[in-house]
Amino acid sequence: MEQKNYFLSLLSDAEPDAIAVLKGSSLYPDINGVVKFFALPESGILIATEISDLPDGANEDTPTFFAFHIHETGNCSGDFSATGVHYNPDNVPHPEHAGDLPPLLSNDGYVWMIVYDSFLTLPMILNRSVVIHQNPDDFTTQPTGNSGEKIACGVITVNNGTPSPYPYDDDDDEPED
Ligand SMILES: [Cu+2]
Ligand SMILES: [Zn+2]
Repeated sequence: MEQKNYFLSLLSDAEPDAIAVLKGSSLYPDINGVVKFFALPESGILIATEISDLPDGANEDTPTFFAFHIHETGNCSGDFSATGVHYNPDNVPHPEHAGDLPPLLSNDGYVWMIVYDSFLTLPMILNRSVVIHQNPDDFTTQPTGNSGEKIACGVITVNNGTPSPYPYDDDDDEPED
């Protein structure tokens, strides 16, 4: 019985070991959210995701899927192209990349998802990036799943216990008040 509650109790008791605070691209600046990574004692990671203000899909009355990956490089500057390709240490096809994650299910822009991944470890993912794309992942097209533009990005960093919701300063082009 206890076993069945193991992950949920871990989530309620523990602080995440790593965290990625997401920011939207210039086209979708309202997207915000956080991805928390809980390293498991033996191996593997729990990935807990909460995101808001994703764009509407084709039909705004139904849920919308968005491709969701860990990308090679932890650089969310500009249009997020510096994040590179899906994290793929074993040089295998999509969607067998270590960085391939289940697509997000957006409900009127809101996502809540927890995933168990037995393959990833903390050292593998630190200083890489989490990326959300404009399209669903088709799990077929190489090497990207035809997932389209990168609409949100966050660098995976060690959780220092005081994550700021807005660590980015993108005000370079805005006048000072
Ligand atoms: Cu991606
Ligand atoms: Zn992939």
